Amino acid sequence: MAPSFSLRVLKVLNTKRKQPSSKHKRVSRGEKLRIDEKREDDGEEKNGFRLKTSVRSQSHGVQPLGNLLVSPTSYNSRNPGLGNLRVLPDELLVDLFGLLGPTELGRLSAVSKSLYVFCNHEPLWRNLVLEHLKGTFFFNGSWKSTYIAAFWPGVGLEKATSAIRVRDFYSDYLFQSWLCASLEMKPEWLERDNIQRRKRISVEEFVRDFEEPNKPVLLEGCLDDWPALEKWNRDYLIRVSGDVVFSVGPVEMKLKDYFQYADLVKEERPLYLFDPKFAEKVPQLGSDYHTPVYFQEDLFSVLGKERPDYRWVILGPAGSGSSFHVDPNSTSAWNAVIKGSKKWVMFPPEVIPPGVHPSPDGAEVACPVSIMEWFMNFYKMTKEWKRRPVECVCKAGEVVFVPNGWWHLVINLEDSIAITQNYVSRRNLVSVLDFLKKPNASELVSGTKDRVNLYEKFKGALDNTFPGTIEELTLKAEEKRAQQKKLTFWESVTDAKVGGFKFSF
Ligand SMILES: O=C(O)CCC(=O)C(=O)O
Repeated sequence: MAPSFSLRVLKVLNTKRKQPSSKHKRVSRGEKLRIDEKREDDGEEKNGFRLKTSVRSQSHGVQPLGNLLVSPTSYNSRNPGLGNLRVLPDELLVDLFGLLGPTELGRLSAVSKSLYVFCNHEPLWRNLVLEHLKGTFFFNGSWKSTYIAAFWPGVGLEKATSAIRVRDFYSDYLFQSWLCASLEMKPEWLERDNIQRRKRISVEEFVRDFEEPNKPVLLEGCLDDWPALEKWNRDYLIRVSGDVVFSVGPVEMKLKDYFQYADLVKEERPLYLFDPKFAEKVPQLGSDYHTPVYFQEDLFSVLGKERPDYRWVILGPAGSGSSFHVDPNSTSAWNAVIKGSKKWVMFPPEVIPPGVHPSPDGAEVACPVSIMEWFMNFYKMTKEWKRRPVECVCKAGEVVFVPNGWWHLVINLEDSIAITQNYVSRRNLVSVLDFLKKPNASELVSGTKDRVNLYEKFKGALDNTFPGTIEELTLKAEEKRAQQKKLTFWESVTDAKVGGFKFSF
């Protein structure tokens, strides 16, 4: 999808010196932005956008296309250096160059300034590192130099990280990943906090007010007795599991190597540690927390070892997170923050978030933009929507309840550690069973090897352990649906508030 800032004018100053912040002024109706080449002192506020502290300028001098409008020469050095390839969009060129190996990329980068910029695009080198080294890399601040250090250690870090700045190169696509990696969250993206918050409510209240009506809630004070809240910090986690390998996106990494990566990374979609077997790998971690009282019912446990993945430890730097999705197998979830904080945006099942495109069968969700780009391009429009999202910032010691079917996006505002569990209780059992028996279950069901038979296995095990429960809950669900239909009819013909009819002809 085309990034939206092509109409914006962002001026990149080509000065080598660090600029005093007073130089960075808004230059016209919030549409022009000047960005220093080096900013290692403090974040800069421009257009209401603020760059992260210690952000470096786009290393090859790439500027957004809008800047071409105010360039005195109107010359874009992108084009001549690409030859006949110039007609292809940048996105496609990056895909094509992604088919090359490191040597070809290196050679091609010597052909022209333009190819130099494309072939040094960091995501290309990230893919090479992940493909060739899997999780055994030692990140040194740039993916290209990480690759070079691993395969050509003789080259030396300084040479491997040196970057030529190319003048007059304009590309929204290449600029955007730098911009999204460099922006701070805007205060207005964080200020809406409309989730219901509850402290030490009873289980009955939780079920009646939130689980039964399938509404999110932020629960305070229910982790106070978790040892993890006191103990889990970087030193402790490295002590108990520094050499243990965890799932990190498409690879497996030692925890201590992941911390090294997370310390240095500045990218649009940071790798996220999300491991479903942490408690089996490090039993100590499993005994540092327990399931909060509200989520004790765990019907998938009747499946024993065959149950789908259900608990994850989540670790990530600021800016990492989860783009819009609905949780697996129609389960509900809770997410407890142990360190750091997370911004949540949630939409009810019947509202598809803007920028999100689920396939008709629900098997795939395309969210073509990164989390930061979603905030830049789509967040504002949700303010005018009738069905506003439920939002909050969840801090250490707090838990968000995510009801089944709700869309959610989460971004870590600081380096964060969390535990999440997905579960089936009597409140969502019927919906989980309906989901598991869909004709395309083999594509929809996740977290288990035997996707097709999960329905039969689960139903069988439930019938053995809790005979009659499925029938009872199915009947109740049917009654509830009928009740809702009736209500909808009466609501449509009466003015619910004054109790009068509102037929109009
Ligand atoms: O990044 C997070 O903490 C959110 C995780 C999440 O959305 C999930 O587990 O479904």
